[in-house]
This record gives sequence, C-alpha cells and structure tokens, in this order.
Amino acid sequence: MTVKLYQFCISHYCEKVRWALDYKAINYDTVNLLPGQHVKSIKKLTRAESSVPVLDHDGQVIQGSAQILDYLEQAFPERPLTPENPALREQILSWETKLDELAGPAIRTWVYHYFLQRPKVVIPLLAAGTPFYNRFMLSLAFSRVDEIMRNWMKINQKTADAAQQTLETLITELEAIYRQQPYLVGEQFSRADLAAGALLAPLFQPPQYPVPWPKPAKIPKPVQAWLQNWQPKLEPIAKLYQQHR
Ligand SMILES: N[C@@H](CCC(=O)N[C@@H](CS)C(=O)NCC(=O)O)C(=O)O
Repeated sequence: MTVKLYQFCISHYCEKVRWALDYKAINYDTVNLLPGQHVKSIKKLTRAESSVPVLDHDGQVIQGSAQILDYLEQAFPERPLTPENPALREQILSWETKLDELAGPAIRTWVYHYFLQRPKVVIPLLAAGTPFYNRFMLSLAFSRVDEIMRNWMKINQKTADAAQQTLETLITELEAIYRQQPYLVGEQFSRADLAAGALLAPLFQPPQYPVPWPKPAKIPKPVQAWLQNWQPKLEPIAKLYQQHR
C-alpha cells in the first residue's frame, strides 16, 4: 500500500491532511511542490484543479482537504475524526466547512499581504521541503512571484484589512468556545478541532509544522504587533494543537 501526499509544506490545508494522516498513524510519503511549478503535475494527476493537497492512495486520487479527510475516514476507520452521531457529525462538518471557507483564505490573504513585502522571509516558507536552488530561483523572479500571488489570491491592503476583520471575529468566537469546553463540538477531538488547529497554525507557528518559521524579529511589524495583541486569544487553539498533533 502506498499513500502519497502532494503538497506545499507551508499550506495550512495540507497541514490538515498531514495531521489526519499522522493522527491515524498512516504511513505516507510527501511530494513537496514549489508553488507555480505545481500546476502542471497536479493538473496531470487530477485532470481538474491545480490546488493542493492531493492524496494518491494506490492510484486513487483525491483532491481537497475535506474530501481527503472524508476518504481517510472511510478507508482507515481506526481513530475516527468524525462521530457516528448524525447531529454531532453535522455540526462538526459545518464547523470544518466554515473554517475551510473563512479562516483558510483570510489567514492566507492577511499573512501574505505583509510577508510578500519581505522576500527574504517569505521565500524560505514558499520553498520549504524543495531543493535548495528553488530559493535562488524565487529570489531572481520575486517581483513576478509577488504579482502572480497577489493577482491569484486578490491580495491588497483592502482585502488584507477585510481578512483581518474576518479573522478577529472568528478567533473571538473560537476562543469563547474553547474557554468553556475542550472541543468545538461534543466530548471528543474531531476534525472540526483539527481544522481550527491546522488552519490557524501559521498564527502561532508550532515547531511540528514543517517550515522554517522566521525569528520573531523578522516578522513584518504590523503582523508582530497584531500577534502580540491576539496571542492570548489564540492560546487555547495552540494548546489543542500541542495536545493532539
Ligand atoms: N478548499 C481547498 C483549498 C486548497 C487551497 O486553497 N490550496 C492552495 C494552497 S493553500 C493551492 O493549492 N493553491 C494553488 C492552486 O490552487 O493552484 C482544500 O481544502 O484543499
């Protein structure tokens, strides 16, 4: 049996899948791709979109973090992340969807808006897990990389400000829940908690996450200031990550 995960190390959607695979103790190999160069190989594999994560399990190809989690639950039912109880299940899946659709894009927009202004900091994150020469390649082509990423994800000051608002609302909501109960829904760790921990991880930069996080002093100033204010609210999510990752 072979399980291969096509991914960007920096992608928080890929972190959802890495976490689910590790949680279920499934052996897997990663294929680390460089953003931009991934399009050709992913489209060839999926014959559809170019986004990662993509999982290949003995030739069965699944794209999208939620779809991959669904697949893993069915193919590897040990250590379930989704309960049988229909009411709990529905709440958990709806949290996951909300996190995938709101938290994922908001963090990406907000963080990249500031990090793309610091090529030396962002390049090692984008190229993490790929051959060393990719860092030089990205440095040489950086203005184009910046332009493509900003166009593709619609990143500018206005969208970054809106993304910050979205994040603040969501983090406030999550913190209020986690201060009262250990899990988002029900009595057990589930894929809703996994989605929250993985998608928000770039905001608390856990050491298990396979990228070279920048030293705090290298983080762009507006992000540093925000993190300092919001770190206490992120604490329960960081703790959950440390306990279950
Ligand atoms: N909803 C998707 C989102 C995946 C996604 O946005 N992936 C980004 C990286 S974080 C990506 O692959 N972007 C490049 C592309 O779409 O070609 C999921 O849950 O997997």
